[in-house]
Amino acid sequence: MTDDTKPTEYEGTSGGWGSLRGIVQTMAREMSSPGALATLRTQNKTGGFMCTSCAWGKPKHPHAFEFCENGAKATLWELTTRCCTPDFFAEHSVTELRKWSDHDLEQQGRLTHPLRFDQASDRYVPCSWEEAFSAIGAGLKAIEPKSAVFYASGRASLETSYLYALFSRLYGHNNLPDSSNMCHETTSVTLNKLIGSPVGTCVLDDFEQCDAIFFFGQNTGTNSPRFLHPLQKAVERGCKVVTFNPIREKGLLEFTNPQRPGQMLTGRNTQISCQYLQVRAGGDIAAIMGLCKYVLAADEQRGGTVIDHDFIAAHCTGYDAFRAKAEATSWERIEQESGLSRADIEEAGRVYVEADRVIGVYGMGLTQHVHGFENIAMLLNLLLMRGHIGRPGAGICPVRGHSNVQGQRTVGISEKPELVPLDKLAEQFDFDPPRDEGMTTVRVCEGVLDGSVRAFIGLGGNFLRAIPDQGRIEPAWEQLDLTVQIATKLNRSHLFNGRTAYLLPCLGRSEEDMQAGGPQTVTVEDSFSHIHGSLGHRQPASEHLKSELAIVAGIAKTTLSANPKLRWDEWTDDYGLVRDLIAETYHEQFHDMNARMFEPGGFYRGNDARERIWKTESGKAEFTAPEMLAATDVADADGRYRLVTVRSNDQFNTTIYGYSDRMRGIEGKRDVILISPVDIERAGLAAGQRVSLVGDAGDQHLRRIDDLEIVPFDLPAGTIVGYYPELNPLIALAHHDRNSKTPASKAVPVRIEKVG
Ligand SMILES: Nc1nc2c(c(=O)[nH]1)N[C@H]1C(S)=C(S)[C@@H](COP(=O)(O)OP(=O)(O)OC[C@H]3O[C@@H](n4cnc5c(=O)[nH]c(N)nc54)[C@H](O)[C@@H]3O)O[C@H]1N2
Ligand SMILES: Nc1nc2c(c(=O)[nH]1)N[C@H]1C(S)=C(S)[C@@H](COP(=O)(O)OP(=O)(O)OC[C@H]3O[C@@H](n4cnc5c(=O)[nH]c(N)nc54)[C@H](O)[C@@H]3O)O[C@H]1N2
Ligand SMILES: [Mo]
Repeated sequence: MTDDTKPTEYEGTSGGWGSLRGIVQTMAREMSSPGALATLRTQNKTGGFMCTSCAWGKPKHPHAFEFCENGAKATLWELTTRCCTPDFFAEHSVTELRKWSDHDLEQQGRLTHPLRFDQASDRYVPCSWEEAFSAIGAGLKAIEPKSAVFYASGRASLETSYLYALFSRLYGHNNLPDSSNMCHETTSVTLNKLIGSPVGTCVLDDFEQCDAIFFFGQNTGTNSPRFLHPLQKAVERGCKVVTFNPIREKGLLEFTNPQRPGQMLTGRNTQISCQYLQVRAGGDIAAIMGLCKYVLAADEQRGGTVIDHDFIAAHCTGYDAFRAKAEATSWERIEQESGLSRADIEEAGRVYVEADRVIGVYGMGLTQHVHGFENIAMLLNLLLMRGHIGRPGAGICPVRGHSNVQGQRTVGISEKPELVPLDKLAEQFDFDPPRDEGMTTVRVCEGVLDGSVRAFIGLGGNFLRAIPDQGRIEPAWEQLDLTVQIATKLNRSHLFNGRTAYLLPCLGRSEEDMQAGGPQTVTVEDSFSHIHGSLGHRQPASEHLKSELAIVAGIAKTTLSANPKLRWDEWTDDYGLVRDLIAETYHEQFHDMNARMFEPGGFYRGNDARERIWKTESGKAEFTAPEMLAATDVADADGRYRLVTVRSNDQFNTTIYGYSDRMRGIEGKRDVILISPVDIERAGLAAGQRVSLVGDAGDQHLRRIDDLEIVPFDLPAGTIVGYYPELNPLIALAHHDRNSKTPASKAVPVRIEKVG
């Protein structure tokens, strides 16, 4: 290998001094306000506020600093002293701002005033809250409710989310897509269908008891770094970690614990994965099929003692068809589709068979595929074979993204009316809720294109930047009648406006939320179905901010006709009253919510599948036999690559903090294509060369991004990697999971074009 094609990599470990340096650099970059460090100390602790970064569980006995580099970045990002005031908007037209990068837009700091978009001057101008609420109410009253969409990015609290969903149904629609529709909706649909639980079955304690953890497509070191602590402890007591991921992600290879002075000073680290299998993008169905074949063979050899036949007989359906499928699938095809050797898969199979208690962990590497359903269903097959659902120390563990994304679904933000207790709501609020299916994210995009969507409210997030096929949808967006964005910082979604448009600035979670009834607490649900109270203490970034709950209530009041059951003002004064409503609607899970919300470690709302109660159509846990071995429908062809879009270590979704992907060894740039040296050579490319990526979806639309740099990287042949959201315009809207409609941001078919 010449120096030129030597793969890029990071010499350090995950955690360690690099992560501390990351925090210090962030404090300087965000011009953090005084006292920001004191605020970090209360993060994820009882009586403090819950981190706005990932949804990883908050332990009963937190560390002195129960936050990670990226959690600190998220908080410091919110606590910046920079402000994006009306003066900024007087200076810059909205059209001009479209040329700015995601990083530069958010770097302007916190939004400080409610703003109205003025078409004539192409600028945002300040307005009063009263004006905004009454114009939005009038706008919503002027259209057919079913043509409006209420989007939510998974951060807003349970209280706000409950009221937002209630408002949408009182107004007349179930169009409540959530960021989850681009994320773990595949989980919600698959797990719900097959084991009767839309969420994972594990709790944090399971990681203290498991013997093996199988990881599929989840980048722990960057996206849920607090998970590295229980992981390190598990490995140290002998638990085996086996990872399937096309990228050798640092956090799953080794970890230096910044909370342990010994490790920091000696530079010793903990080896995390005992085996690391670089599966091709979209190759997991095949890889897991291989594991299952190994288990079947081992069971045969050991007289039926490997598979939990009693559990299967008592609790499962579909086993025979699944088994027949596994037996009929050849190793040759498994090797070809997974890109892994039979010997490697069998070695991983041995770890699985020898472990008493196994947890299957996964993230976007399984959910964001055209056959994401089958990916997760295969992982379930594997776990069910040895009865790993419904036992302590075992289970399926989807690692959720946004800090309250799971909770938003729990309290009613769902486009699927069958998942919401509508009869109960009807009784509580004396109305007739809409019963028809609402829109998913993909359906919203189609509706914007065909003109059937007329209004959009965004409760946080950056919808237009997070979705696929932006090149087609951005222009259509401006045909909407009404767009409303509730946000903390300026982003690209705020630059495409309907005929009437408002940008409403809100409090962040670390800030004090003072209402007539005193400072207010909010609650969130973590990945393990535990609910935590969160109390912000910081002084708000501007005196003009309102809380998300107050904004939702303000819009609801001007939109809906009076109903004595709707006490928007009282609910705004005292969020405890909203928690009483949640406890009434979801009694079993949320009873005594006000009393329980500050329990250390959070209160658990329970999970039926964990108790082996299967709320599925068959009343059993369901094995499935997939019809395909690749998670994509696009055949392999010469010059066609499977593009995986991922996050760097210096971003939170579309929020780009900076240009350092430290743990992958990439610095100062995001306009890159990571590609294996073998592919570079085969395609006649060179490291550092600038090329274009072209979508290869096979439809009539041109999708193209120019001027990307070729970076040699240790990857399986045919799999290439680039950054989300810059590469989103390459993803066709039709490229989504067939069952859940989650956009397939992984294994996107593309071609590389040389310039000139
Ligand atoms: N710091 C930080 N934390 C975050 C976020 C953030 O942006 N920044 N985002 C939050 C959100 S909303 C979410 S959903 C989560 C996302 O967290 P992750 O689920 O980790 O999502 P990605 O960054 O998309 O990384 C996906 C991983 O899957 C691997 N992968 C890709 N394709 C395949 C495949 O076909 N098979 C397998 N086995 N692996 C594959 C990639 O190499 C990568 O390691 O993180 C949350 N936490
Ligand atoms: N290609 C590709 N596309 C993807 C993905 C991928 O892996 N690849 N991942 C998908 C996933 S998993 C997700 S979850 C989505 C994310 O989609 P979204 O959740 O819509 O996007 P975010 O980038 O998290 O939103 C960032 C914005 O949220 C606002 N914000 C931050 N904090 C607050 C707050 O406290 N309140 C309010 N009201 N606003 C706030 C800020 O204005 C900020 O600009 O993207 C999806 N898109
Ligand atoms: Mo997500």
